[in-house]
Amino acid sequence: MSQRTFSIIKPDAVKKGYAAAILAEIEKAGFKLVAIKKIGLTKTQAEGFYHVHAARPFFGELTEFMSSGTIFPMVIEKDNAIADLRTLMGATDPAKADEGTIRKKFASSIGENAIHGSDAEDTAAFEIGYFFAGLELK
Ligand code: 3AN
Repeated sequence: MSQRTFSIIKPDAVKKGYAAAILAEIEKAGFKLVAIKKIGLTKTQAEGFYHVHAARPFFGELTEFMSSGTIFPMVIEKDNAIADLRTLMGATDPAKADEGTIRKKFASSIGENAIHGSDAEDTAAFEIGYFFAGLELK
């Protein structure tokens, strides 16, 4: 059944000029682009997005990085979208990511890892709603 998930092309990938190449990988993998925007987050907005990680030791570093430059948040759709995007992204640490994955190709470190993808239905719903209004998702 068709499912929606949420993704972000992160500041490291945007700065290096990989945004279009990453989008192409996503489309090549069969995802339909439902909505996308270009935006920069404040530190507080990044903290709100990553609130589930607030207790983690890397929370400061993560939210500093995610508010350091332009990002492209997007909603994409296909059968089994949440799990399939996670597979396409590869492991959180690009050094451990499989060949052919987005993080293997475009990410440089565990902190600056090019792309975000929701990990479950409830987080996808929260994350889509954090960036997009209902009218943008028709
Ligand atoms: P994923 O993005 O693969 O779901 P999570 O949910 O464990 O990974 O972590 C969320 C984000 O936090 C990661 N995308 C990464 O940018 C950052 N992160 C995870 N682990 C570390 C770490 N040890 N040091 C710095 N940043 C990290």
